[in-house]
Amino acid sequence: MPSKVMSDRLLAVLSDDLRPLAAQRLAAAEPVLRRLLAGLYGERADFDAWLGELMESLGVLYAARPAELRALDAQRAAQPEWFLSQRMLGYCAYVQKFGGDLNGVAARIPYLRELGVSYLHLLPFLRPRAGENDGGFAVSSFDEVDPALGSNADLDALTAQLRAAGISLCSDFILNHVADDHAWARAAKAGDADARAMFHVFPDRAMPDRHERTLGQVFPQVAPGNFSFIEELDGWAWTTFYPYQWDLNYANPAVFAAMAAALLRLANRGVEVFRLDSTAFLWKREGTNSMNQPEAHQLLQALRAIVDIVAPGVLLKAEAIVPTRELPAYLGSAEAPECHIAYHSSLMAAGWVALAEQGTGVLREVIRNTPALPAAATWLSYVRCHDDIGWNVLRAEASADGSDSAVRLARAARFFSGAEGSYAIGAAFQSTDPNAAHGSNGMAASLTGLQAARTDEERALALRRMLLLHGLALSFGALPVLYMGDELAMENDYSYQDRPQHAMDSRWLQRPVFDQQRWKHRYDVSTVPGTMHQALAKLVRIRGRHDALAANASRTLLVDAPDGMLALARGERFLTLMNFSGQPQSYALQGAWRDCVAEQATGGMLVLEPYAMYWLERE
Ligand code: OTU
Repeated sequence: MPSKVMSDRLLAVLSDDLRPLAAQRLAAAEPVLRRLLAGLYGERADFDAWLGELMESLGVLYAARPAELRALDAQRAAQPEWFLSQRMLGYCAYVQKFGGDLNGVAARIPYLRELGVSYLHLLPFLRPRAGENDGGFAVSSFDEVDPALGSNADLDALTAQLRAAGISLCSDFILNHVADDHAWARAAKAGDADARAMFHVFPDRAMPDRHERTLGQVFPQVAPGNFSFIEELDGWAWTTFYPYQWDLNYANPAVFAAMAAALLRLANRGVEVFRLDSTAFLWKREGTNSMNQPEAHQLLQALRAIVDIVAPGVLLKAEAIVPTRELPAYLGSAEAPECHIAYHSSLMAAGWVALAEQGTGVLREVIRNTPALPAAATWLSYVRCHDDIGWNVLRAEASADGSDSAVRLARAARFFSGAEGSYAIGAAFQSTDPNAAHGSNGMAASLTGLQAARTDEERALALRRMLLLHGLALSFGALPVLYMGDELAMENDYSYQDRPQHAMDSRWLQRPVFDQQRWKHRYDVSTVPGTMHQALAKLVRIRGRHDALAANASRTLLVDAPDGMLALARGERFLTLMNFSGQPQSYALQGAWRDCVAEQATGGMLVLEPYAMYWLERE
């Protein structure tokens, strides 16, 4: 289809006043979009007709975008690096656990503002599958808020209130799979051939068995295998995660068009950031692990081009829990931008390994393997999230010094499940073999020793470990996202063990209800929650004042620090020193510095107490 015809299909739907800007954006993004879609679907006889319809549907969504959001688009298009600021701070929570429902979340906006939060990731809040639904990650309607959490009107109201408070709402967009009671799945079960074609369904085990030879497993214990026999389909559906989460078939262009439209409808409700769940799994290829396939990137780039045309103020965030070397591709390049943000799960996991090993070898290797980024893109840094700390992403870094990575990572996993001599209280995830690490669960406070601490000294050390990991996330040069409860040092929640449907999934350990008591003590530094909250809030404030800590400011790993330490220079004028070991460490400072936390001058030979951290600016 010629470029002009393609653009005209979109423009035809728009009123005269909207057309010039749309034409301008099309001129920039349409050639990329056409190339990508032709590469993915161009062989099909009906490709032109499909593309025409897609463009028209984008026009309809463009026309429907509220004026207020269009204004935001314009503002952000003029400042495409807005989210790289050192004043951006994320917070992640479950709606129900944090506020009860969407209105309850709105009531907590002042609390978020007080902490300096400008980005709120609410875990899945759309209508989930009836019954067990993987914490909302099995979606049955992308167009309806979970009735238990509120209404679509509540969502509109929340996005408006957040916007007014300067907080961008981030929503999960679970694009790899839908619930087995989503309309498409129900239609497929009823025998609708078009609906069946939205999924990967196989009549017998022949293909599943061939694929299984090279596929990995995300939940080897609770959901072994990647295919589930579905009686109503009389066949095997591809189910990477739980059997009730059916993977979508992106080789079918109807899937892509429908999902792109679903995303834009949510964007038009005021969702500003989409956490694209499980992006690594979007394209399947026999003989591979069906992760990180080139087509998965082409799909994401096409989605990005669509967003750049219809809602350019919107950000895409890749959740790809993959080895460090696979990560940069999710941010794309200058010619073909992909996501704006990508989780840096290697950095997160390596911080925990550094604590377990009291050494920074793996962490340094991760930092060395982390390349410079294209413009207007960044990593997401974090300490904990609702999922396990996945160890396997660190295979390469854990063997870089000749170590056996499996043994090494299994040691870390054992440490955080509370092995002999460990201060941590957590749980190993999805592995019974003590020599094969999969993941570890637990709230940060429990994993850093606060839950086990019996003396003031132990508590002080644990708090330092909490701050150390948060300090790394805040000073690395990324968009840091706090995990609900960590700012108040909340501990493991064991109530999941009493819920039969959750008992086998220890990720629920780190999904507690927001603790109102701790919240009340947030200013009281004679309490643990108050000490944590105040110290963290102070780091956030200091960060906000230093351009050197912006996501796109330069970062240098200093090699003269001892192994127990990590020394990161941010530009010429800012330095973070972190002691990941239980032993004091010394570091010789050149020149005159100011300790930003203690608010005093410092210099010469600095001794870092166990787990201590310094944020220094050049005098
Ligand atoms: C994502 O996670 C979500 O964050 C999980 O909460 C969901 O269960 C899952 O998708 C299915 O929707 O592999 O890259 O090891 O790290 O499941 C995607 C556990 C994922 C998670 C893993 C993950």
